[in-house]
Amino acid sequence: MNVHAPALAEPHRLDDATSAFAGDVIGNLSKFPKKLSPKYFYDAKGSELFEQITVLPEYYPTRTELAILRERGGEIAELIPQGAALVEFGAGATTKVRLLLERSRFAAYVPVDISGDFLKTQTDGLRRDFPQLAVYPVAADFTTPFALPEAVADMPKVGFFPGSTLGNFEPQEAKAFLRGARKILGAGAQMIIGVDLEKDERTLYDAYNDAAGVTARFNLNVLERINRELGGNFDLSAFTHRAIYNRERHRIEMHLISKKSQHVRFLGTSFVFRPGESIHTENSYKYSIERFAALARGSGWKVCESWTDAARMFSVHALVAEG
Ligand code: AVI
Repeated sequence: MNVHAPALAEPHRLDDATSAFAGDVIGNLSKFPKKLSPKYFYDAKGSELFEQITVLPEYYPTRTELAILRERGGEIAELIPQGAALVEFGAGATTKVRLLLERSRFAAYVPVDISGDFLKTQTDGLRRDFPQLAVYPVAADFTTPFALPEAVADMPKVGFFPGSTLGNFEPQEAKAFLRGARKILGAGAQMIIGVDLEKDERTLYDAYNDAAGVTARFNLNVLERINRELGGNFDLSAFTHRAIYNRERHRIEMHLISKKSQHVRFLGTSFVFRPGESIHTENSYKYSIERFAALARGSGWKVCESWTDAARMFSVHALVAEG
């Protein structure tokens, strides 16, 4: 076997998460066209690079969503019943959730994330700054069914899914996620969700092709992760970042393009790349207000309010569970 990480000399020693990663990566790189799931971007280095992306001048979504939440926080608070439990799908920087917690009187906050480390950092700071708030972290993959803590069973529920993370799901996955969230949060629940909007191609292109090259490093990090965790021998300088807007499918596509004919090996498997061949690493779907409302309607939710910035770059919606 031709692996160059000594820790991987005995492949049966891979832990469950790494084995699942290995299986998925080997399966998807053996297909044509090759692809990798965007969920693998977010190891420690990838999460740090993503935080850098959020403050890039070209990457408008984060600052625009924050501005909407700041400006419309009062209106959002009016919709939320007192003593509700706020359930955030995914954990990361707490800037956005703090804007909701400051304006509305939530009794409890339930961050749900697969990464225990993120949950710990997020939870410690919020407990310190919101001493009245009960915080119940749940370590789970929020795209699959999970149980809410017993302590929030009798509270009204409000879901929170900011950042247009929904855009990284395929339309069918987005529907499944919204349906699942409706089931987990229960009858009468509400949801506050951030969704990026379709706009001119230049703005979209620049947001995923920043001049400083941070998005390129974020994209390439997934190959570095394969090298680190699976003992791969990807030569990062032999791949280039490409992000394009596919208007027909309303999505930014990120790819890693092989600059030459090459072979890459890990875990005893060899992969052939032709010059110009792509690994499709991410889709970031952009919605219109109407297309998002239709998606929500088809997934057990009704849009009760939608807010955008003046330039209609980004949208935040308040949904109510139907039925
Ligand atoms: C997390 N997600 C909403 C980001 C996006 O815009 O699709 C991930 C990202 N990919 C490249 N830049 C940012």
